[in-house]
Amino acid sequence: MREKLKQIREEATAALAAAADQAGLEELRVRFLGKKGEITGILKQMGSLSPEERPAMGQLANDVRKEIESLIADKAADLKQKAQELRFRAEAIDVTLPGVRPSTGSRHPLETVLDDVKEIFLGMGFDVAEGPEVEYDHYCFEMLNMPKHHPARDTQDTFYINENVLLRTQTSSVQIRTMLSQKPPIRVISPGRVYRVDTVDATHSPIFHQIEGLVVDKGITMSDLKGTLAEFIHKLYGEDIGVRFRPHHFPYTEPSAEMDMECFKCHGKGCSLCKGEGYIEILGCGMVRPEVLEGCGIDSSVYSGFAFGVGADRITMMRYGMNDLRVLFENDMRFLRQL
Ligand code: 2NL
Repeated sequence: MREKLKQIREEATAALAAAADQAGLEELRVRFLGKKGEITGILKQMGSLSPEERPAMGQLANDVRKEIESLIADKAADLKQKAQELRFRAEAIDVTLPGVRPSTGSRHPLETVLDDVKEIFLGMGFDVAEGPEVEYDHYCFEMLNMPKHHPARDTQDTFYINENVLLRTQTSSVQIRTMLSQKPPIRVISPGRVYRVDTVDATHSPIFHQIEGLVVDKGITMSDLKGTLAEFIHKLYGEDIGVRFRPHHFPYTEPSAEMDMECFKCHGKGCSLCKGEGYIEILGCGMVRPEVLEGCGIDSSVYSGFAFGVGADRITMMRYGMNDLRVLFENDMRFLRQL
């Protein structure tokens, strides 16, 4: 039995020295100290010893057990420290490495142009009004003298939510809402996103941006319209850019006109940018029809007004010399970063 204990001690010492992890260590604890373990096995055999031998052998078995227990405890502490060292090494951060710079966005070119336009009109005493993109047919068409089945609806037909609700085709609906909620004098611009049924190409998109303007007061005439819009172009493109007005037709204005600006590249001579015209079409405008004013509860025998609409995407393209509108919507950082 003495020999057996000695052997157990040697085996345990060797096995523990070789234990590589917590699981292996636990296996050894069960093997040597467990209920069915080797030491327990020895203690169970004590009964077969003579009373004289028993105390010394019991003492020895206990000593060996204690020794193995202490070896296991040492090994456990050792393994724990090794594991921690490994973890620390794996989690180490090299604070001297260069950081990852977060990519910051930049202002969208449309937004920059919109801000410039707003600034120009704010300087002339206009307010900025906004309204819903999902709009009543009534505000978008009906009150602008375009009843159902009016041919003017075809050219700008849109996405209907239901029979009476649609995605707005122009921000005129915001001007209508303004006239319904405020009394003249009114001076307001309404920039915003608008929708039309259109096939995407370099100059068309079913989603684009418009800036409309409206002035209603006593004694407003066509000369106020011309002066205000000429001033707008001069501020946006330079004092030396001439403008001209051509008669046009809109259902909601009379008289109506389209305004052209002198080509900023050739100054009226004709070049590739203006396709030899010398002028570039820039906006539509006109004197608000009395029916439209009356529909909003404004007495057209006392008040008159002018209105205009300009494509924000178009003036953005011109400002940055772009030949394709689509890049404005694609969010390609390579394009946006240049501006
Ligand atoms: C264009 C032309 C225009 C208006 C918009 C307007 C608004 C009200 C009453 C009368 Cl509430 N008119 N807006 C007037 C003339 C032209 O836009 O070419 N848009 C893309």
